Amino acid sequence: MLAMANKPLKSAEIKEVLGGLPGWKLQRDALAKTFTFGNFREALSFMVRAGFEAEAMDHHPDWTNVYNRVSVRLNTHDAGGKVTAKDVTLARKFQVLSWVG
Ligand code: H2B
Repeated sequence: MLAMANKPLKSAEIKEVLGGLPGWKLQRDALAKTFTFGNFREALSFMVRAGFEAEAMDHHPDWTNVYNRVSVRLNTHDAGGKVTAKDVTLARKFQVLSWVG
């Protein structure tokens, strides 16, 4: 992994990035969003697709699922639990995969 990828982003950088990530917030040192799907099956299929993207990056979300909702928190353990460029990349991938905005 490039050293840069594990460098915590500055809060101004995070704010700028959030402008292009609808529904995402900076919450307790993580990029966070709750996706609300039509039902459990949809939520689960999103988790499978998103989970494979995450696994391919070796970068894993903290997330929970309750019925049709998937709540995601992204930060980088290797950067002391701060938000890095890897989290931004994964959030963008999740946006591309999501069909509920
Ligand atoms: N996921 C997240 N979210 N942050 C990390 O720093 C991280 C990870 N590191 N998944 C990876 C795995 C690391 O533990 C392995 C050894 O590459």
